[in-house]
Amino acid sequence: MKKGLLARFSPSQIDENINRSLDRQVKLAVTGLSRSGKTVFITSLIHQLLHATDSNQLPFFRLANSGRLRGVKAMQQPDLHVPAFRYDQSVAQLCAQSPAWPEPTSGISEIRLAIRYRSDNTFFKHVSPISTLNVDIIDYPGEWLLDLPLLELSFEQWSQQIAEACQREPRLSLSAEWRAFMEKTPLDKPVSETTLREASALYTDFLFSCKAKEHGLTLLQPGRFTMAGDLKGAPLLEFCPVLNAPSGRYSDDSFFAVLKKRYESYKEHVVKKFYTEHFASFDRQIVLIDILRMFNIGSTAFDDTRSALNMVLKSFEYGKSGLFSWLFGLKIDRLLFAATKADHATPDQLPNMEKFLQQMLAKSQQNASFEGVSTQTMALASVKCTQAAEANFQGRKIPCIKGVPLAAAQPVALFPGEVPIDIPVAEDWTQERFKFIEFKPPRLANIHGGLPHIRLDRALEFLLGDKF
Ligand SMILES: Nc1nc2c(ncn2[C@@H]2O[C@H](COP(=O)(O)OP(=O)(O)OP(=O)(O)O)[C@@H](O)[C@H]2O)c(=O)[nH]1
Ligand SMILES: [Mg+2]
Repeated sequence: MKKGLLARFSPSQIDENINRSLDRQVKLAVTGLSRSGKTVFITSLIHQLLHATDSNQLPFFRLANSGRLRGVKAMQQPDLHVPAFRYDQSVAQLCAQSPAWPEPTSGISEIRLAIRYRSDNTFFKHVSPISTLNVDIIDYPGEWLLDLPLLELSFEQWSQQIAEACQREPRLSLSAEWRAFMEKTPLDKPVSETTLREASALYTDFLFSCKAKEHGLTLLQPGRFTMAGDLKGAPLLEFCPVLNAPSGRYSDDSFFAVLKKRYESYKEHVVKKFYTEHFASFDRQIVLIDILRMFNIGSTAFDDTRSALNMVLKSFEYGKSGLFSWLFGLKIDRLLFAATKADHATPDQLPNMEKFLQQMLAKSQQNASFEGVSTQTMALASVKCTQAAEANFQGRKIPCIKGVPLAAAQPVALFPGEVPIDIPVAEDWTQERFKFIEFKPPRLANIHGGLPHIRLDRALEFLLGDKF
């Protein structure tokens, strides 16, 4: 090596390069639709790892179980332009005297963990007996993946899809104000900034009303309109689809032409940028899915969420279609689909949750495996808030769960319903069959013992186990 070459680098840069060349770095991405449990999952995972050497909460995570884990530290993240994942805030809320769930988040964030361990790999054992794996955990909204199909669609084709969806309830009623505005505004005439802003604000309001709890719709495009992240208020988000493309000529400054141009720039500067700047660098991915919430909200919302999810999963079928050839070279080689909040169901329902999820994803999962990505499905709870119990019902013992509901002060015992194995048909919703409710986080006796969970250790083993 030339004299003085090392002097040009700081020790941390040199470590970073050594770790990179020894494959001691992994990017673990966590996604899922809004409220699926991303923030809680990451917080619990970090809390488990930070306390893993003093607790025995991770029996299925071999590194912890084998005694080779030396310690875990939260470090400064490498990508300083990406907002930091606020572990400090969310863990403080979860471990408080009166524990509370962390606040909703709306964009991408990142945190780095350095995991120090005794290597049992014959090569590394001799190079360095204690190794470090840097794990960058990235939280990003699954809604952003709903934008991938836009790349294949012209503005006219996308508009037609939205206009058709708005002919059916509940979108028909919810879109009334936006549609009325679009019908009275000529598309072929020059347009002012005020009109553009008003049209896009009405369209965005429509998307937010679809998303509201009582409707529970999730197939909402463009994805950034409800999950803006750092683009909140940016002109890039000021456009909307049209109900009918103009039949005659239109000038370059007409309403239609401007909307079309903004749609194209959204695709180029927002959608493609996310895939090339972030998605392309992920090594491991977990997709969180709140299937129990899907059962609660009724058949229209269920079908909508199922379609949204399958659209989300298209991003992992890369390589299959030449259309997205620029997605080739993606690195993800392990993909975990996890049904979250398994503590909302009785423990005997865990296998059903897993079977249901497998059934729902059958097609997408096959495609992902086909492309050389190792996939797995599992049901888990990042923070277990309920205890298993039994109740007497008509002389029979039935399993139930006990926990403190979100809106109550005292614990209740309840039977929330069975998780079906098959995709339910519309009639299945008529008899109030599903009542999966939300619970308060548990009050911890020992905050250094790791948060109680269900199968988080198995998720960790699948996502990172081979790296140690
Ligand atoms: N019982 C239980 N509830 C959970 C668990 N994980 C998440 N929740 C509930 O789900 C809600 C949403 O969790 P978050 O982690 O904030 O979800 P998110 O995907 O980050 O949501 P956004 O930031 O809004 O996209 C929480 O406020 C809890 O009510 C879990 O493991 N068990
Ligand atoms: Mg969040």
